[in-house]
Amino acid sequence: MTDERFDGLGDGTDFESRFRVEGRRLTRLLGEIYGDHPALAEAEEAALGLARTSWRERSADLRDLDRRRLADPGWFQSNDMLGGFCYADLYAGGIAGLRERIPYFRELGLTYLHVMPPFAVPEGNSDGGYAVSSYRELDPRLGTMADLRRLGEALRGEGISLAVDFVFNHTASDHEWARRAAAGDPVFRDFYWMFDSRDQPDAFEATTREIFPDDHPGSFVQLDDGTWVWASFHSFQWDLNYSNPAVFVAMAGEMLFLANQGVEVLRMDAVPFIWKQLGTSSENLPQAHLLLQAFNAICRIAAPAMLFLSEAIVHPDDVLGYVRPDECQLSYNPLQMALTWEALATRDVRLLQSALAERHALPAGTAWVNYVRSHDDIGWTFADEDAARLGIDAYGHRRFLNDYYTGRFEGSFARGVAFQFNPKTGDSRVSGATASLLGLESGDAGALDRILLAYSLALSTGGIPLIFLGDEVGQLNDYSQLELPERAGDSRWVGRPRYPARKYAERSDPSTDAGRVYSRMRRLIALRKQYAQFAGGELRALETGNRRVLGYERPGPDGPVVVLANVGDDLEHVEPEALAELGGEWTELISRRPVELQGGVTLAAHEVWWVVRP
Ligand code: OTU
Repeated sequence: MTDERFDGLGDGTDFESRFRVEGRRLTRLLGEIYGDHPALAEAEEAALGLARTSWRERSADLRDLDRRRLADPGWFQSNDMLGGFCYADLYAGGIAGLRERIPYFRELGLTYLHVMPPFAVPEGNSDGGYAVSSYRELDPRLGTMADLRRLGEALRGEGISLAVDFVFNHTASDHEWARRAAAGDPVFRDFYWMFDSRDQPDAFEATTREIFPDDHPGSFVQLDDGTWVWASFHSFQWDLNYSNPAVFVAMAGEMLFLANQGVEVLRMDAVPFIWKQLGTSSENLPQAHLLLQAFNAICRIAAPAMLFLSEAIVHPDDVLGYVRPDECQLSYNPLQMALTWEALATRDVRLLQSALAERHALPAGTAWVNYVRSHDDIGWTFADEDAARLGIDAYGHRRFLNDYYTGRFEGSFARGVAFQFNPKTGDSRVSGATASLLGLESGDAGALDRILLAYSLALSTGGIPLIFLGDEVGQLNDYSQLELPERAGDSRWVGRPRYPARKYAERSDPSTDAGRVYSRMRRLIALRKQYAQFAGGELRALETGNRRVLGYERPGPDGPVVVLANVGDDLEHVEPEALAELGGEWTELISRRPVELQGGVTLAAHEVWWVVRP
């Protein structure tokens, strides 16, 4: 039993068996990715070495968490789960301030907190923290790495898991690696995609997308010395070159460092982009999956409690590709997000209903993170072919949705702002806070009901519901965010408001909008936590026969929760045929009323029913 490779690694057998099994998997994956690359063997050894040292350094507290998670691998499927996310500075003045908000997080019922990237960033525009200058230091304005560790510990003590980003597709252009590359160091030039002429950039750009066309056209930017460097997002975010195995090893080191700070969920930023290949879109390539699996294998050895959350805002088939127990256990659900907005604008649930019927199921051991909106724009990433089946022209429909949510469409309740309009493709997206997008800013009478309807879907379709903190008190767009010159050109900031102190102060006052939103949200959250049917992700779509009424069931041992939601502005009926199998007495949980379903039902405008057997 004495194998000196494991000296000081503790938990002998557990670590040993993980190391053997996952180490083999890691070696196989790296072999598949890097083939006969001359540096492959060195990279394998380095990666396994990192896993070993990282485990040796892992605190007793985190090893204890590892044991608990390994004993209960489905922990994140609980109906108790509730996520929130915020910017440390905007929400609490920094990381230490977030600790002081823990009593409120408890009040709300959070079990998961995603802190937007708090790392060291360049001066001026840092893409909201997504240009990382160092993964091991925080932005001094927000605090220190020790503060982040303390926050993680304090949250863990209250049953709240800390989530942070792993911005691993790119670094900031002032990251040490990037600075060395720019200075001509060949080792670090190979960390990025750098070319002396336009030949390669031209060839790649023939098939790649423009992500932030307002910043620069194409996928490359030119440096002062003439070099072209790959920058999918802003010119100061340089894409890492994962075809170089040394980059994988270096980033695995940064990842394990974060794991040992107490991060429980790692939000894997921009996963589609991590592998590039000439002649392709350089998005969602098979090697991107293998790389994620390889990162995951290292975590299973050295930080088994940590989960990956995939951030892929792409075609739903491609989104699904990242969701596997051995790749990303969690994934944002951008389809449900986008179609929630789509249904509220069109007053037609058919696309959303078909998504729930056909695109909701996930592999065992994985879950959606369901959100109403992120810190980014809303992108209309539904499948054109799904729309076509319903006779909807996707291009025209997206134009309609952009017009609707930027308030250009006659009679729209929305106050959103256009983002990254691309005249070449006609593509555009929408920025804004939930309440402003749903009519609270324009004074629309249906606003509060719509906000609750949107969040009721995120809270009830399965997986982890995620709240943009402040939405639960009806925060509005914050146009003053655009006053900073480095934010002026990025409309997403409108939807990233400062802590809405007045609204939070009003949250217990039922005569205010904040109080109304908050009390109703709290009720939905309490019900979710009370009824085990909301656990896991199993869902049966229920065709209501009325295109304004969404229907689904969340099965459970004591019978289902039946959900009905009316996206229309008037009373809507569901005819008896649709509910024929649902005989007997039921209770509607939100209004606490006894109801019958079998004879057909009538829902008020924007009304949501969560119905169970009494
Ligand atoms: C992510 O978003 C982050 O959420 C953004 O805040 C960052 O700016 C960006 O990465 C760069 O780090 O295009 O409009 O399919 O769509 O990663 C937002 C994934 C984005 C991309 C997504 C990206």
